[in-house]
Amino acid sequence: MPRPNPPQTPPLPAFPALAASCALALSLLAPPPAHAEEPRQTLRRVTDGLVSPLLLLPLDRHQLLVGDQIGVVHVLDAQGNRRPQPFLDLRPKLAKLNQGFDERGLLGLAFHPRFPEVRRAFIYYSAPRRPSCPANWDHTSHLSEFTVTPDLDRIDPASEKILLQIDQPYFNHNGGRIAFGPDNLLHIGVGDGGNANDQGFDRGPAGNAQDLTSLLGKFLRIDVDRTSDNHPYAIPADNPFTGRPPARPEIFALGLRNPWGFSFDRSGNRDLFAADVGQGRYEEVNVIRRGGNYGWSQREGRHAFDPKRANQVNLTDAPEPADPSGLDGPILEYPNFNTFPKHPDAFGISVTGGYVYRGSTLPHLAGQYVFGDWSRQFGVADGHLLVASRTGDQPNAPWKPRRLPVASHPDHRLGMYVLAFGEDAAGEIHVLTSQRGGLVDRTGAVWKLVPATP
Ligand SMILES: [Ca+2]
Repeated sequence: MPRPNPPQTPPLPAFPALAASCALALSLLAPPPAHAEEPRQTLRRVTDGLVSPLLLLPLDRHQLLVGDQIGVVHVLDAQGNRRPQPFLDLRPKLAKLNQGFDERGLLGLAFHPRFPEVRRAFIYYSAPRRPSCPANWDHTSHLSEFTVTPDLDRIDPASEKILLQIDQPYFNHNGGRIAFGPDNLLHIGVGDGGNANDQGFDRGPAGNAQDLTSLLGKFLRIDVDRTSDNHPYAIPADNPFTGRPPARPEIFALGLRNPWGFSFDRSGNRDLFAADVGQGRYEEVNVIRRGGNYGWSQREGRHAFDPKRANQVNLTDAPEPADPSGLDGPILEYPNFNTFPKHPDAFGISVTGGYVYRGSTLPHLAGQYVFGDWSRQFGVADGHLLVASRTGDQPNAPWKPRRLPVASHPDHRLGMYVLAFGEDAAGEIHVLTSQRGGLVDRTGAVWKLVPATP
């Protein structure tokens, strides 16, 4: 599954068994959080038997699509029954995936804003290296368009039209979520190319995320309803680097490490909320604005980033001062559990982006950002659900994250990796999980966040 820090290609930051068990012991001894709330919601299982579900979106008012990282998109009916024939089987087009941990695969799916009248589906996935990709790089990301059949029954794999290819030096930090914004333009979250510290393989000293000639470590925005001389898409006239070569005009915002899960608020200001997975010290969520620079790898969260102490354990848990740079700070951050194991707000090691809740069955969550953390340790299924609310009325007031209690899983321990979130047609939130850290077994499940019945 996708995202974490641990598998950096230079030596895996050894997770000595001793350190892991100490951290586990600490976590078991820790008192329940002082701000514990009575669970007013619970997780209801919708389906299971998947490998690594990463995508969930409505096909129509009653049916859901669930995308599995291994390359298959399934249709679920209103009862959660999976249709025998998949909506799409993309497996022959994917790069060969690792059975253990992998961040590649089927990563993004979005329908045209006028679907189903316009039967165009857009997909982001990890393909084998294209011929022009350096031979020592890992793979090539494809943003492709496909046609949905007239009965809306499936996507024809033979209908593929490649819109954009991005060569990837490493297997990790691919981002890959895609979504149309309220401007009807396609937004693409792209990771920094992988490895650690945004360094390695042909990167300049500032890394990819700060390099305007690279699409890596960016949010991109393109217009798929028009074409241009050079591309099967057009560049929106108000993209921040339009007409400013050598900057790539697709860039919408920069300074991202691995945007893992982003969504547009379906109400309010229609803001783009994007989780950005930190390396070793701080996990963060950003509201992405046109032309914004979200700091990586100069900053991690609100703090100066120093590669020399990137994964250093903080033995005192002393708060680190925020760095008053001119870069765009996150709306929230929390410390990484590996590095700050005693910190009460160290919810995990890898943030998973979610949604501002705009459904109707959980009115107490209205306007709050529901998200999660993948796990508290690499190799242990210990993910958490989180929720954040704005701390004031000012537009730039920070948001405060806390654990989201669910009656189905007391003590906040899900015993699962929190892979991703999805929203149905009514705005109700679904949680996508697995119990294995890799692409083995069929422990992947989809859960719906529903009211707890007393
Ligand atoms: Ca940042």
